[in-house]
Amino acid sequence: MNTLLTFSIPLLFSSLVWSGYLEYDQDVLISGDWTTVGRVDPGQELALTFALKQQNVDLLEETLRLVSDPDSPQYGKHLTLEEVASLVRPSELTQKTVNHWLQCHGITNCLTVSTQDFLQCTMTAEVAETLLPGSKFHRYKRGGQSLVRSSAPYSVHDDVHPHLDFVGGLHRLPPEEQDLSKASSKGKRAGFHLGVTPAVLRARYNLTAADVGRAQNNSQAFLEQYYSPADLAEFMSIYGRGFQHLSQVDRVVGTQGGGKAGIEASLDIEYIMSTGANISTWVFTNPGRHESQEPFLQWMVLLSNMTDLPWVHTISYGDDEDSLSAAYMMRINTEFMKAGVRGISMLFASGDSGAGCRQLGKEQNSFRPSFPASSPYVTTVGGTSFKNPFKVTYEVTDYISGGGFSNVFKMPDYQVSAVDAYLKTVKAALPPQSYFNTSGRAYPDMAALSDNYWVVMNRVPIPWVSGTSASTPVVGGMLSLINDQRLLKGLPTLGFLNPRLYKLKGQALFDVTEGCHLGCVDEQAQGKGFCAAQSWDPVTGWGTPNYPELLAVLLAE
Ligand SMILES: *[C@@H]1O[C@H](CO)[C@@H](O)[C@H](O)[C@H]1NC(C)=O
Ligand SMILES: *[C@@H]1O[C@H](CO)[C@@H](O)[C@H](O)[C@H]1NC(C)=O
Ligand SMILES: *[C@@H]1O[C@H](CO)[C@@H](O)[C@H](O)[C@H]1NC(C)=O
Ligand SMILES: *[C@@H]1O[C@H](CO)[C@@H](O)[C@H](O)[C@H]1NC(C)=O
Ligand SMILES: CC(=O)N[C@H]1CO[C@H](CO)[C@@H](O)[C@@H]1O
Repeated sequence: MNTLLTFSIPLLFSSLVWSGYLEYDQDVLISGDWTTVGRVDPGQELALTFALKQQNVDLLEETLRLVSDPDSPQYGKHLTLEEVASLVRPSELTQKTVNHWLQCHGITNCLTVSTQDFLQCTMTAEVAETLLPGSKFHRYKRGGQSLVRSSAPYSVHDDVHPHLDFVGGLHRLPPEEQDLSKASSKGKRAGFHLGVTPAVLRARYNLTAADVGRAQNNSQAFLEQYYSPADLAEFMSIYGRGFQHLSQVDRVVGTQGGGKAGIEASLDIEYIMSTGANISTWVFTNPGRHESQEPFLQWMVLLSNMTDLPWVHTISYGDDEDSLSAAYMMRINTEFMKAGVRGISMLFASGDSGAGCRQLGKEQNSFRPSFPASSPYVTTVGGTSFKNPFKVTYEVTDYISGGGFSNVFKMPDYQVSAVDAYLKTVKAALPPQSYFNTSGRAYPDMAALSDNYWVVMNRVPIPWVSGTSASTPVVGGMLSLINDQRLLKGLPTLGFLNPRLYKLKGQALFDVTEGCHLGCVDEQAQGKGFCAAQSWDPVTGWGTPNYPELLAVLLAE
């Protein structure tokens, strides 16, 4: 990214050349443990995703505000996919220009979506490199995984530049397998700890045996590479006593990859089906079939092509904001708006690195926000621990809980007063001002337990599993239960929750007021990010759900 910036700055003055790059600020370094195994064969087939410029994005944003604000007469008047399509569909000119450009390069093998704002085309690497000057496709490997990405930034012809947001399949990588076990850093006392199980969660959040799904057409979903049906069944046979639940996934969208289920997938499914008990559950699994596809993007594209979708989606994917192009984040944010206006709730894990830390220069650091957690149009979930790890007690901050302020998205209206109040109350105890950007979208929005879960993997119960990828499905399942009750009453689903959540001002949630999360380990910040406080805070949001009260307040029209 640095090398790219140093050479693009002079080009600022030459808009002609500058305009060729759609994602001049995208990190193109293939980092981590990926190793290159060389250039791909020119005849290698690639699948690239073209994000066409949409129309009426402002109107879409305004519509989302109206259908999500409980004080608006339009609250809950969600749009169908067809209605979303007629709003955002790219102009004739955009469609013609892009199609013409592709056809001129002999690219005819393209699929579109209902909203016509994405095109997925297959072509050879040789054609792709001519179409997108600058791109150089290599194959990379990590463990058993293999993918194709470009080692250099791509550009597009000036004629199509105004008609595209970005091209997918060149740069972004699937997230690294997270280390969800932090037992060593906390000191394992095997045999003595309580450990989080469905029974513990249901006790803490006051879910009774009667709090299970009943509605006919309710469903929930998550996105993972693969999951193990046998582990889910085993988990439910061990931990599923005392409440009606399902032990099987109803629908798998995409093709499950080979190999073993990761701990992440086991966690997601086992816990969304424990709080969102007896609710039909779908898995969107690694829909990328080509080595050149970005799985997260693939899932987003799919949502624009399916009329019939689960009402709640929980996702643990996240990347550093500073590694992604603004164009990509803006467009994905619009995709979240498209889901929100349809009445779909998107829940993202806030991340497991606290405030994060980014080295800006010698002895100069700042916090490191993560996307999509930082999107104003998703509900972001942080993490907590029990005050006393041996009992169901009140909750305190889990020090890993991701949180902070976006450097990309400005603070949405719905949270301004909550965040202002926090900044004023804790003023003296805030980290140094240069570490964060108080004009940005602040997250998380709420939280749940994220520490010491029991998970069944490869048929064996494993303790000490931790992370916000545990708390997110737990909250997701509870929102699904509330949707269920709303559907039974003939009410619309909750959809994009934040405007309504912030209006509750913490009502029906257990406020988390103790503890701080991780930040930069340097002299100024001293390892500390933000600290929890009364009402909203950028560590645990408004707090954790007290289910019966939350149900009562969210069941009102
Ligand atoms: C979207 O759905 C239509 C109709 O089912 C299908 O023809 C098309 O190929 C799909 N698009 C993508 C990108 O998969
Ligand atoms: C819910 O749980 C809390 C703490 O576990 C408890 O104090 C409260 O009485 C419970 N019931 C309701 C309806 O809030
Ligand atoms: C579970 O859900 C089904 C509908 O999907 C419903 O018929 C059944 O009564 C539910 N079970 C309980 C215990 O409510
Ligand atoms: C702070 O956030 C705003 C968006 O709210 C952004 O425009 C600005 O560039 C950010 N500043 C820094 C230093 O990143
Ligand atoms: C989202 C969802 O669960 N949709 C289901 C609604 O009911 C019809 C008919 O039973 C199913 O086909 C859908 O999958």
